[in-house]
Amino acid sequence: MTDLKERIAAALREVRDRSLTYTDADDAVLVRRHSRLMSPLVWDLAHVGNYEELWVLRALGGIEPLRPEIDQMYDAFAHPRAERAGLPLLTPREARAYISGVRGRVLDVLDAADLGAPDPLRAGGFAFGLAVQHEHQHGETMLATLQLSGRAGLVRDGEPPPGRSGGPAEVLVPGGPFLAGTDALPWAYDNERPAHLVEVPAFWIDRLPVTNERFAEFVADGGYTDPRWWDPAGYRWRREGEVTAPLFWTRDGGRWWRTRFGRTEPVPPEEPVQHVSWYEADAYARWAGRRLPTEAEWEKACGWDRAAGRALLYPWGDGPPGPQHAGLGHRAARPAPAGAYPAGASPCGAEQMIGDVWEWTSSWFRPYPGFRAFPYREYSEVFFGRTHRVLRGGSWATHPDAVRTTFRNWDLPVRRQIFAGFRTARAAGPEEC
Ligand code: AVJ
Ligand code: FE
Repeated sequence: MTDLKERIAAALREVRDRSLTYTDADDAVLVRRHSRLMSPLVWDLAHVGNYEELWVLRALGGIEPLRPEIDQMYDAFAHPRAERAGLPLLTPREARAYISGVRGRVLDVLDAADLGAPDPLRAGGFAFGLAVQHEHQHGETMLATLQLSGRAGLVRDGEPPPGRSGGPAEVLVPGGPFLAGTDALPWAYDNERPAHLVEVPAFWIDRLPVTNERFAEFVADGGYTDPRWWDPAGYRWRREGEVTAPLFWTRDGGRWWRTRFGRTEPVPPEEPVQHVSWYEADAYARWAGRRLPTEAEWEKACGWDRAAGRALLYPWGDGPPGPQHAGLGHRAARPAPAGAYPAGASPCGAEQMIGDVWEWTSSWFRPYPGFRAFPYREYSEVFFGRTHRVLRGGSWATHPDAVRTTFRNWDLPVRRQIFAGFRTARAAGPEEC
Protein backbone atom coordinates (compact mmCIF):
# COMPACT_ATOMS: atom_id res chain seq x y z
CA MET A 1 0.00 0.00 0.00
CA THR A 2 1.12 3.52 -0.68
CA ASP A 3 1.56 6.14 2.04
CA LEU A 4 -1.72 7.79 1.04
CA LYS A 5 -3.58 4.51 1.26
CA GLU A 6 -2.06 3.78 4.66
CA ARG A 7 -3.14 7.19 5.86
CA ILE A 8 -6.66 6.69 4.55
CA ALA A 9 -6.93 3.26 6.17
CA ALA A 10 -5.77 4.74 9.50
CA ALA A 11 -8.23 7.64 9.23
CA LEU A 12 -11.07 5.20 8.49
CA ARG A 13 -10.12 3.08 11.51
CA GLU A 14 -9.90 6.09 13.79
CA VAL A 15 -13.25 7.56 12.83
CA ARG A 16 -14.97 4.19 13.17
CA ASP A 17 -13.51 3.69 16.65
CA ARG A 18 -14.96 7.08 17.48
CA SER A 19 -18.46 6.23 16.20
CA LEU A 20 -18.44 2.91 18.04
CA THR A 21 -17.33 4.59 21.28
CA TYR A 22 -20.18 7.11 21.11
CA THR A 23 -22.66 4.30 20.52
CA ASP A 24 -21.29 1.99 23.22
CA ALA A 25 -24.48 2.27 25.27
CA ASP A 26 -27.63 0.30 26.02
CA ASP A 27 -29.98 -0.20 23.09
CA ALA A 28 -32.59 1.90 24.87
CA VAL A 29 -30.23 4.91 24.80
CA LEU A 30 -29.41 4.34 21.12
CA VAL A 31 -32.95 4.04 19.77
CA ARG A 32 -34.49 6.81 21.85
CA ARG A 33 -35.34 10.25 20.52
CA HIS A 34 -33.47 12.41 23.03
CA SER A 35 -34.49 15.64 21.34
CA ARG A 36 -36.69 16.50 18.41
CA LEU A 37 -33.68 18.40 17.07
CA MET A 38 -31.58 15.25 16.77
CA SER A 39 -31.66 11.77 15.24
CA PRO A 40 -31.56 8.74 17.49
CA LEU A 41 -27.90 7.67 17.80
CA VAL A 42 -28.58 4.40 15.99
CA TRP A 43 -29.71 6.37 12.92
CA ASP A 44 -26.40 8.26 12.77
CA LEU A 45 -24.54 4.97 13.15
CA ALA A 46 -26.19 3.25 10.18
CA HIS A 47 -26.28 6.49 8.17
CA VAL A 48 -22.48 6.89 8.19
CA GLY A 49 -22.14 3.34 6.83
CA ASN A 50 -24.81 3.94 4.22
CA TYR A 51 -23.02 7.13 3.11
CA GLU A 52 -19.74 5.25 2.86
CA GLU A 53 -21.51 2.60 0.78
CA LEU A 54 -22.97 5.22 -1.54
CA TRP A 55 -19.78 7.17 -2.22
CA VAL A 56 -17.02 4.61 -1.88
CA LEU A 57 -18.60 1.28 -2.81
CA ARG A 58 -21.16 2.36 -5.40
CA ALA A 59 -19.93 5.66 -6.88
CA LEU A 60 -16.20 4.88 -6.84
CA GLY A 61 -16.13 1.08 -6.67
CA GLY A 62 -19.05 0.34 -9.02
CA ILE A 63 -20.38 -2.22 -6.51
CA GLU A 64 -24.08 -3.14 -6.42
CA PRO A 65 -26.12 -1.94 -3.40
CA LEU A 66 -25.75 -4.25 -0.39
CA ARG A 67 -29.17 -3.47 1.10
CA PRO A 68 -31.05 -1.20 -1.34
CA GLU A 69 -34.19 -1.38 0.78
CA ILE A 70 -32.60 0.66 3.60
CA ASP A 71 -31.27 3.58 1.50
CA GLN A 72 -34.43 5.62 1.80
CA MET A 73 -34.47 5.34 5.60
CA TYR A 74 -30.97 6.80 5.89
CA ASP A 75 -31.46 9.57 3.36
CA ALA A 76 -31.28 12.75 5.47
CA PHE A 77 -33.52 14.59 3.01
CA ALA A 78 -36.28 11.96 3.09
CA HIS A 79 -36.95 12.19 6.84
CA PRO A 80 -36.64 15.14 9.26
CA ARG A 81 -34.60 14.38 12.36
CA ALA A 82 -37.66 14.53 14.63
CA GLU A 83 -39.28 11.61 12.77
CA ARG A 84 -36.34 9.24 12.46
CA ALA A 85 -36.96 7.39 15.74
CA GLY A 86 -40.32 6.31 14.33
CA LEU A 87 -38.80 4.55 11.28
CA PRO A 88 -38.22 0.79 11.20
CA LEU A 89 -34.49 1.42 11.68
CA LEU A 90 -31.83 -1.29 11.83
CA THR A 91 -31.35 -2.34 15.45
CA PRO A 92 -28.01 -1.36 17.03
CA ARG A 93 -26.76 -4.90 16.41
CA GLU A 94 -27.89 -4.88 12.77
CA ALA A 95 -26.45 -1.40 12.26
CA ARG A 96 -23.03 -2.49 13.57
CA ALA A 97 -23.07 -5.56 11.33
CA TYR A 98 -24.13 -3.51 8.30
CA ILE A 99 -21.47 -0.80 8.69
CA SER A 100 -18.74 -3.32 9.33
CA GLY A 101 -19.79 -5.24 6.19
CA VAL A 102 -19.55 -2.02 4.20
CA ARG A 103 -16.18 -1.24 5.74
CA GLY A 104 -14.67 -4.60 4.82
CA ARG A 105 -15.48 -4.00 1.16
CA VAL A 106 -14.29 -0.39 1.38
CA LEU A 107 -10.84 -1.62 2.39
CA ASP A 108 -10.81 -3.93 -0.65
CA VAL A 109 -11.81 -1.05 -2.91
CA LEU A 110 -9.07 1.10 -1.33
CA ASP A 111 -6.52 -1.62 -1.96
CA ALA A 112 -7.41 -1.79 -5.66
CA ALA A 113 -8.04 1.92 -6.35
CA ASP A 114 -5.74 4.11 -8.44
CA LEU A 115 -5.68 7.29 -6.34
CA GLY A 116 -3.52 9.03 -8.92
CA ALA A 117 -6.28 8.79 -11.54
CA PRO A 118 -7.71 12.09 -12.77
CA ASP A 119 -11.27 10.94 -11.97
CA PRO A 120 -12.30 13.41 -9.22
CA LEU A 121 -13.70 10.71 -6.90
CA ARG A 122 -10.34 8.87 -6.97
CA ALA A 123 -7.84 11.75 -7.17
CA GLY A 124 -6.11 12.10 -3.82
CA GLY A 125 -8.63 9.65 -2.33
CA PHE A 126 -11.46 12.20 -2.48
CA ALA A 127 -14.35 9.75 -1.94
CA PHE A 128 -12.54 8.21 1.05
CA GLY A 129 -11.97 11.70 2.46
CA LEU A 130 -15.65 12.43 1.98
CA ALA A 131 -16.56 9.34 4.02
CA VAL A 132 -14.01 10.07 6.78
CA GLN A 133 -15.04 13.72 7.17
CA HIS A 134 -18.73 12.86 7.01
CA GLU A 135 -18.42 10.28 9.78
CA HIS A 136 -16.48 12.76 11.94
CA GLN A 137 -19.21 15.36 11.39
CA HIS A 138 -21.75 12.84 12.60
CA GLY A 139 -19.48 12.10 15.58
CA GLU A 140 -19.84 15.72 16.56
CA THR A 141 -23.60 15.48 15.98
CA MET A 142 -23.72 12.40 18.23
CA LEU A 143 -21.95 14.37 20.97
CA ALA A 144 -24.59 17.08 20.70
CA THR A 145 -27.26 14.38 21.04
CA LEU A 146 -25.52 12.87 24.07
CA GLN A 147 -25.36 16.32 25.63
CA LEU A 148 -29.08 16.92 25.03
CA SER A 149 -29.88 13.50 26.52
CA GLY A 150 -28.71 14.85 29.87
CA ARG A 151 -27.20 11.45 30.74
CA ALA A 152 -23.94 11.31 32.67
CA GLY A 153 -21.13 8.84 32.13
CA LEU A 154 -21.49 8.31 28.37
CA VAL A 155 -18.85 10.76 27.16
CA ARG A 156 -15.12 10.70 27.84
CA ASP A 157 -13.67 13.87 29.39
CA GLY A 158 -10.11 15.13 29.74
CA GLU A 159 -8.18 18.08 31.11
CA PRO A 160 -7.54 20.88 28.63
CA PRO A 161 -4.33 22.93 29.02
CA PRO A 162 -4.57 25.97 31.33
CA GLY A 163 -5.54 29.41 30.06
CA ARG A 164 -3.09 32.28 29.88
CA SER A 165 -3.88 35.86 30.78
CA GLY A 166 -2.24 39.00 29.45
CA GLY A 167 -1.71 40.00 25.86
CA PRO A 168 -3.71 42.36 23.68
CA ALA A 169 -7.51 42.11 23.50
CA GLU A 170 -7.53 42.49 19.73
CA VAL A 171 -5.14 42.19 16.80
CA LEU A 172 -4.91 44.21 13.59
CA VAL A 173 -5.30 42.55 10.21
CA PRO A 174 -3.91 44.89 7.53
CA GLY A 175 -6.03 45.70 4.48
CA GLY A 176 -5.52 44.27 1.03
CA PRO A 177 -6.55 41.28 -1.03
CA PHE A 178 -6.07 37.72 0.18
CA LEU A 179 -6.66 34.35 -1.43
CA ALA A 180 -9.78 32.74 0.05
CA GLY A 181 -10.77 29.11 -0.47
CA THR A 182 -8.64 26.46 -2.15
CA ASP A 183 -7.99 24.66 -5.42
CA ALA A 184 -5.26 22.47 -4.06
CA LEU A 185 -6.44 20.49 -1.04
CA PRO A 186 -7.51 17.03 -2.19
CA TRP A 187 -10.13 16.55 0.56
CA ALA A 188 -11.61 20.07 0.41
CA TYR A 189 -15.35 20.24 -0.21
CA ASP A 190 -16.98 21.83 -3.23
CA ASN A 191 -18.05 24.80 -1.05
CA GLU A 192 -14.37 25.64 -0.28
CA ARG A 193 -13.59 25.95 -4.00
CA PRO A 194 -12.39 27.66 -6.07
CA ALA A 195 -9.61 29.79 -4.56
CA HIS A 196 -10.37 33.44 -5.30
CA LEU A 197 -9.04 36.86 -4.37
CA VAL A 198 -11.08 38.86 -1.87
CA GLU A 199 -10.40 42.48 -1.02
CA VAL A 200 -10.62 42.85 2.77
CA PRO A 201 -10.07 46.31 4.27
CA ALA A 202 -8.07 46.55 7.51
CA PHE A 203 -9.93 45.41 10.62
CA TRP A 204 -9.39 44.49 14.25
CA ILE A 205 -10.41 41.08 15.52
CA ASP A 206 -10.50 39.69 19.07
CA ARG A 207 -7.30 37.81 19.80
CA LEU A 208 -9.38 35.18 21.62
CA PRO A 209 -12.95 33.88 21.53
CA VAL A 210 -15.44 35.67 23.80
CA THR A 211 -15.38 34.02 27.24
CA ASN A 212 -18.22 33.05 29.59
CA GLU A 213 -17.13 35.85 31.91
CA ARG A 214 -17.56 38.49 29.24
CA PHE A 215 -20.79 36.97 27.98
CA ALA A 216 -22.17 36.96 31.55
CA GLU A 217 -21.60 40.74 31.66
CA PHE A 218 -23.92 41.09 28.68
CA VAL A 219 -26.50 38.93 30.48
CA ALA A 220 -26.13 40.92 33.75
CA ASP A 221 -26.47 44.20 31.87
CA GLY A 222 -29.92 43.17 30.65
CA GLY A 223 -28.62 42.48 27.16
CA TYR A 224 -31.20 39.78 26.47
CA THR A 225 -34.13 42.12 26.99
CA ASP A 226 -32.84 45.21 25.20
CA PRO A 227 -34.05 45.17 21.58
CA ARG A 228 -31.38 47.72 20.60
CA TRP A 229 -28.81 44.95 20.43
CA TRP A 230 -30.84 42.40 18.51
CA ASP A 231 -31.65 41.57 14.95
CA PRO A 232 -35.48 41.92 14.89
CA ALA A 233 -36.00 38.26 13.93
CA GLY A 234 -33.60 37.30 16.71
CA TYR A 235 -35.47 39.37 19.26
CA ARG A 236 -38.75 37.64 18.34
CA TRP A 237 -37.02 34.25 18.59
CA ARG A 238 -35.61 35.20 21.99
CA ARG A 239 -38.98 36.37 23.34
CA GLU A 240 -40.98 33.43 22.04
CA GLY A 241 -38.44 30.92 23.32
CA GLU A 242 -37.96 32.85 26.59
CA VAL A 243 -34.22 32.69 26.04
CA THR A 244 -32.32 34.49 28.82
CA ALA A 245 -28.86 32.86 28.76
CA PRO A 246 -26.82 30.36 26.68
CA LEU A 247 -28.30 26.88 26.34
CA PHE A 248 -27.53 24.67 29.38
CA TRP A 249 -27.00 27.67 31.70
CA THR A 250 -29.15 27.95 34.85
CA ARG A 251 -29.20 30.51 37.61
CA ASP A 252 -29.08 29.35 41.22
CA GLY A 253 -27.85 30.89 44.48
CA GLY A 254 -26.79 34.10 42.76
CA ARG A 255 -24.49 32.43 40.24
CA TRP A 256 -24.56 30.73 36.86
CA TRP A 257 -24.30 26.96 36.49
CA ARG A 258 -24.02 24.94 33.35
CA THR A 259 -24.89 21.34 32.68
CA ARG A 260 -22.44 19.46 30.52
CA PHE A 261 -23.00 15.81 29.63
CA GLY A 262 -25.27 15.27 32.61
CA ARG A 263 -23.11 17.09 35.21
CA THR A 264 -23.85 20.50 36.62
CA GLU A 265 -20.94 22.78 37.52
CA PRO A 266 -20.32 26.52 37.95
CA VAL A 267 -19.88 28.27 34.60
CA PRO A 268 -16.08 28.51 34.17
CA PRO A 269 -15.30 32.20 33.55
CA GLU A 270 -12.24 31.75 31.32
CA GLU A 271 -13.75 29.22 28.93
CA PRO A 272 -15.00 30.43 25.53
CA VAL A 273 -18.79 30.74 25.66
CA GLN A 274 -20.55 27.95 23.76
CA HIS A 275 -24.12 26.95 22.95
CA VAL A 276 -25.13 30.41 21.80
CA SER A 277 -27.16 30.98 18.65
CA TRP A 278 -26.08 33.33 15.88
CA TYR A 279 -28.69 35.78 17.19
CA GLU A 280 -27.11 35.81 20.67
CA ALA A 281 -23.60 36.21 19.23
CA ASP A 282 -24.77 39.05 17.00
CA ALA A 283 -26.54 40.80 19.91
CA TYR A 284 -23.52 40.50 22.19
CA ALA A 285 -21.27 42.00 19.53
CA ARG A 286 -23.57 45.01 19.08
CA TRP A 287 -23.82 45.48 22.86
CA ALA A 288 -20.01 45.49 23.00
CA GLY A 289 -19.89 48.21 20.32
CA ARG A 290 -18.50 45.74 17.83
CA ARG A 291 -19.75 43.24 15.22
CA LEU A 292 -19.18 39.66 14.13
CA PRO A 293 -16.38 39.22 11.59
CA THR A 294 -17.37 38.41 8.04
CA GLU A 295 -16.41 34.99 6.81
CA ALA A 296 -13.66 36.52 4.64
CA GLU A 297 -12.27 38.47 7.61
CA TRP A 298 -12.28 35.32 9.72
CA GLU A 299 -10.41 33.33 7.09
CA LYS A 300 -7.87 36.07 6.49
CA ALA A 301 -7.19 36.37 10.25
CA CYS A 302 -6.88 32.59 10.49
CA GLY A 303 -4.51 31.74 7.70
CA TRP A 304 -3.29 34.63 5.60
CA ASP A 305 0.49 34.87 5.71
CA ARG A 306 1.08 38.35 4.36
CA ALA A 307 4.85 38.03 4.25
CA ALA A 308 4.66 34.81 2.23
CA GLY A 309 1.70 36.03 0.16
CA ARG A 310 -0.19 32.80 0.66
CA ALA A 311 -2.76 31.12 2.88
CA LEU A 312 -1.61 28.60 5.48
CA LEU A 313 -3.47 25.35 5.92
CA TYR A 314 -3.76 26.16 9.66
CA PRO A 315 -3.01 29.33 11.65
CA TRP A 316 0.39 28.02 12.80
CA GLY A 317 1.48 26.76 9.39
CA ASP A 318 0.92 23.77 7.13
CA GLY A 319 1.82 21.08 9.68
CA PRO A 320 -0.94 18.93 11.20
CA PRO A 321 -2.62 20.06 14.44
CA GLY A 322 -0.73 18.91 17.54
CA PRO A 323 -1.98 19.08 21.14
CA GLN A 324 0.02 22.32 21.58
CA HIS A 325 -1.80 24.05 18.68
CA ALA A 326 -5.52 23.61 19.14
CA GLY A 327 -8.28 21.97 21.15
CA LEU A 328 -9.54 19.39 18.67
CA GLY A 329 -10.45 15.72 18.56
CA HIS A 330 -12.36 15.50 21.85
CA ARG A 331 -9.22 15.31 24.01
CA ALA A 332 -11.44 17.03 26.60
CA ALA A 333 -15.23 17.35 26.40
CA ARG A 334 -15.10 21.15 26.59
CA PRO A 335 -13.18 24.09 25.18
CA ALA A 336 -9.86 25.06 26.76
CA PRO A 337 -9.74 28.38 28.64
CA ALA A 338 -8.85 31.48 26.65
CA GLY A 339 -5.17 31.73 25.84
CA ALA A 340 -4.44 28.00 26.22
CA TYR A 341 -2.82 27.61 22.79
CA PRO A 342 -0.21 30.35 22.17
CA ALA A 343 1.64 27.98 19.82
CA GLY A 344 -1.46 27.94 17.61
CA ALA A 345 -1.41 31.70 16.93
CA SER A 346 -2.02 32.83 13.36
CA PRO A 347 0.32 35.19 11.45
CA CYS A 348 -1.68 38.23 12.65
CA GLY A 349 -1.60 36.99 16.27
CA ALA A 350 -5.14 35.62 16.66
CA GLU A 351 -5.34 32.53 18.89
CA GLN A 352 -7.73 29.58 19.16
CA MET A 353 -9.04 30.23 15.64
CA ILE A 354 -8.99 26.46 15.08
CA GLY A 355 -10.59 24.25 17.73
CA ASP A 356 -12.37 24.82 21.07
CA VAL A 357 -15.57 26.41 19.69
CA TRP A 358 -17.01 26.89 16.22
CA GLU A 359 -17.18 30.62 15.55
CA TRP A 360 -20.23 32.32 14.11
CA THR A 361 -19.50 34.83 11.34
CA SER A 362 -21.80 37.54 10.01
CA SER A 363 -21.94 35.89 6.57
CA TRP A 364 -24.71 33.92 4.95
CA PHE A 365 -23.68 30.56 3.53
CA ARG A 366 -23.22 31.35 -0.16
CA PRO A 367 -21.28 29.85 -3.07
CA TYR A 368 -17.86 31.22 -3.98
CA PRO A 369 -17.62 32.71 -7.49
CA GLY A 370 -17.15 29.80 -9.89
CA PHE A 371 -18.68 27.21 -7.50
CA ARG A 372 -19.50 23.81 -8.98
CA ALA A 373 -21.44 21.24 -6.98
CA PHE A 374 -19.45 18.04 -6.44
CA PRO A 375 -20.17 15.23 -5.97
CA TYR A 376 -23.82 16.02 -5.13
CA ARG A 377 -25.99 19.12 -4.78
CA GLU A 378 -27.35 18.15 -1.38
CA TYR A 379 -24.04 18.48 0.42
CA SER A 380 -23.77 22.27 0.05
CA GLU A 381 -25.72 23.80 -2.78
CA VAL A 382 -29.22 23.31 -1.42
CA PHE A 383 -28.24 25.23 1.73
CA PHE A 384 -26.97 28.33 -0.06
CA GLY A 385 -28.95 31.55 0.36
CA ARG A 386 -30.13 33.80 3.17
CA THR A 387 -31.03 30.95 5.50
CA HIS A 388 -27.84 29.62 7.08
CA ARG A 389 -24.93 31.50 8.68
CA VAL A 390 -21.33 30.39 8.29
CA LEU A 391 -19.35 29.01 11.22
CA ARG A 392 -15.58 28.55 11.10
CA GLY A 393 -12.69 26.89 12.84
CA GLY A 394 -14.05 23.71 14.43
CA SER A 395 -14.66 22.90 18.09
CA TRP A 396 -13.15 20.64 20.75
CA ALA A 397 -15.44 17.96 19.26
CA THR A 398 -14.08 18.36 15.71
CA HIS A 399 -11.46 15.91 14.50
CA PRO A 400 -8.34 17.36 12.81
CA ASP A 401 -9.29 15.50 9.60
CA ALA A 402 -12.47 17.58 9.37
CA VAL A 403 -11.22 21.17 9.76
CA ARG A 404 -8.70 23.60 8.21
CA THR A 405 -8.40 27.34 7.45
CA THR A 406 -10.74 27.06 4.45
CA PHE A 407 -13.36 24.72 5.99
CA ARG A 408 -16.89 26.12 6.01
CA ASN A 409 -19.65 24.96 8.34
CA TRP A 410 -23.14 26.42 8.37
CA ASP A 411 -26.30 26.33 10.44
CA LEU A 412 -29.57 28.12 11.07
CA PRO A 413 -29.20 31.32 13.14
CA VAL A 414 -31.32 29.79 15.94
CA ARG A 415 -29.11 26.72 16.51
CA ARG A 416 -27.67 26.32 20.01
CA GLN A 417 -26.95 22.63 20.60
CA ILE A 418 -23.84 22.78 18.41
CA PHE A 419 -20.49 23.61 20.03
CA ALA A 420 -20.50 27.19 18.82
CA GLY A 421 -19.22 30.45 20.23
CA PHE A 422 -17.73 33.49 18.52
CA ARG A 423 -15.28 36.36 18.56
CA THR A 424 -15.94 39.98 17.56
CA ALA A 425 -14.35 42.49 15.17
CA ARG A 426 -14.43 46.15 14.13
CA ALA A 427 -13.22 48.15 11.17
CA ALA A 428 -9.80 49.79 11.47
CA GLY A 429 -9.41 53.53 10.92
CA PRO A 430 -7.41 54.69 7.87
CA GLU A 431 -4.51 55.76 10.11
CA GLU A 432 -4.22 52.22 11.47
CA CYS A 433 -3.57 50.43 8.20
C1 AVJ B 1 -21.74 20.64 7.36
C2 AVJ B 1 -22.17 20.05 9.63
C3 AVJ B 1 -23.76 21.37 8.40
O1 AVJ B 1 -24.17 17.91 9.85
O2 AVJ B 1 -25.71 18.91 8.72
C4 AVJ B 1 -23.60 15.55 7.51
C5 AVJ B 1 -22.61 17.90 7.48
N1 AVJ B 1 -23.84 16.66 5.67
N2 AVJ B 1 -24.26 14.79 6.64
C6 AVJ B 1 -24.54 18.57 8.88
C7 AVJ B 1 -23.34 16.73 6.90
C8 AVJ B 1 -24.41 15.44 5.52
C9 AVJ B 1 -23.53 19.04 7.83
N3 AVJ B 1 -22.79 20.26 8.30
FE1 FE C 1 -24.91 12.83 6.96
